[in-house]
Amino acid sequence: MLKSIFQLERSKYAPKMPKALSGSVKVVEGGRTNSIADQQEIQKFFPGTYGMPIITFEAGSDGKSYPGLNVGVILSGGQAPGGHNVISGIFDGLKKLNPSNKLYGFLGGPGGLVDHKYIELTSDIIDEYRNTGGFDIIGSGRTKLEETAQFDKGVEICNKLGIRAIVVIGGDDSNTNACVLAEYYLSKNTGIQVIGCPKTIDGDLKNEMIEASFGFDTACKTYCELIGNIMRDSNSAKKYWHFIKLMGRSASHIGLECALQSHPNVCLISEEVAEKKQTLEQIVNDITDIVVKRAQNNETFGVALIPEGLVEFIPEMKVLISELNDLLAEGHAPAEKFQSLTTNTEKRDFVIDTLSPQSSRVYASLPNGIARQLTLDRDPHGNVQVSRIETERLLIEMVEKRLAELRRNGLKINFSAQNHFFGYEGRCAAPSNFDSDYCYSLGFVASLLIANGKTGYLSSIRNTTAPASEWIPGGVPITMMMNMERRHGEMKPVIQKALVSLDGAPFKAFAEKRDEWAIKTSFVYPGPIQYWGPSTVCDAPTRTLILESGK
Ligand code: FBP
Repeated sequence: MLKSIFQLERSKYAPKMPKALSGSVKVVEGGRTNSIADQQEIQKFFPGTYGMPIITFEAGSDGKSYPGLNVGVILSGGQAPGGHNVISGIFDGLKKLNPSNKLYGFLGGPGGLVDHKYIELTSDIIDEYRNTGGFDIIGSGRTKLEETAQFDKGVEICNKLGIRAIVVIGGDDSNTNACVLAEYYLSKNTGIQVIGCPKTIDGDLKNEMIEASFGFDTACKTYCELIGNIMRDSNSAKKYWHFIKLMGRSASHIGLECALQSHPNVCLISEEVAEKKQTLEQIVNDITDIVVKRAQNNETFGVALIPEGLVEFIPEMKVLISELNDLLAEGHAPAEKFQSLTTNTEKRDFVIDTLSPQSSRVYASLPNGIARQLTLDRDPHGNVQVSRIETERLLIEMVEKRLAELRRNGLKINFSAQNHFFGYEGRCAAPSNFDSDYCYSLGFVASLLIANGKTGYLSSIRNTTAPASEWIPGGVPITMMMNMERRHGEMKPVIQKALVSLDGAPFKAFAEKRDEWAIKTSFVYPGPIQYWGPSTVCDAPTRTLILESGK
């Protein structure tokens, strides 16, 4: 594989590790645990893995020797910087325990386990991928492991390869499924353990025991660099407003972190929009007010950050989307009538006439392009693909419309906007020091959990705002993070998704400053991720993590 000079130098980086993991390790077990809610129901679903203790690994020796074992690893879902280091951490951890241990990688995500597609990960392969971004070492996928037939196919291949444990590197849904798999394998006495590692750039797999999902740090830092560059351009040219949509699916953690680092003029937080039941019109009017006030100060430029999932959090849009899903459901008479219409105007008029009065008003207020998009892009389940909706363009067009009204009333104002979407730019970036270190330790800990016979645990590293040497390694029972939620019409036990909390320190810090940032240009330019240089720059955790830890 041809490598850049950067890659060659970066491959030499030795991830910093918790002191507790540097030599022999002993296992310390806490008391019995409970799920965060719905204890009785969750216990019923997980009789074997419910209530297990929190594990901490401390320096010391328990005098155990570890017989050889084989492990399989799976990358699940969207890419996140650091995945390769989780795998190298598992590999090194296993080899340290017993050099005869083997690591297999299932190819293309969870589907690889079911379809028996795998490779053995040797040191030659692992060395090629240390400290690199991407998931290309074995590939990822979004196949869900939910059916017992899939689990049984997994047993077949594990038995064939002598695999005693599977590590699932994934987000909240993948780790929920990992726990179901762990419970199933335990109940069937397969002897196969399942361990999870918390991954997702979205930052929404976190709780008291899991301080961060890996990849959030690097992805945010990558977006922050780009946002800072755009801010500087905007402040230099003084002629454009930049509307930037940021990935993150439902949660607005990425937008919030980027706002805390760069101080934009506008940053919408979907969770707040839902909580305050804001309408699209209110959001547009608020942004327009800021545009006008800044223009009155001769600042005809600015930067607005828009979370990817916004439209689903605007209550009236949510209702509209659900009505459109019903209206256009395949095989239904209205959908057939809609498809038979030939012009966009006819289609738009038909939708306006058929929706409820409230949704009809909202739909009629949308620019043509977006209105059409809402009736076009549907996923295989017949739902609008909200992440494909160009919310940043929608807001630009609606602000322009509002300004045109104000101009008719005598306001003189220039407004010229550019739109951007940052997502894929950050998902495979070379992991920051934080993610390189954090991921390597998560993987190393996964190997220790396996060697100590644990199943149904998520690898955990705590105290992450302290230097890496002081991090606390351990394992958390996955059932502890669960509650019951309605999924596809049924109540299911799932890991609770962490959306932005309006009572949390990061949101409060943002809310305290945002009015000032709106009007007065207060841009901060975070610059690119630094891999060599002062620790204050290279090892800094996210603002979110610092504020959440109370520092
Ligand atoms: P995961 O939750 O699987 O880590 O995915 C995160 C994410 O990047 C979201 O932010 C985004 O909405 C989605 O994946 C995009 O998915 P895809 O890669 O299928 O386009």
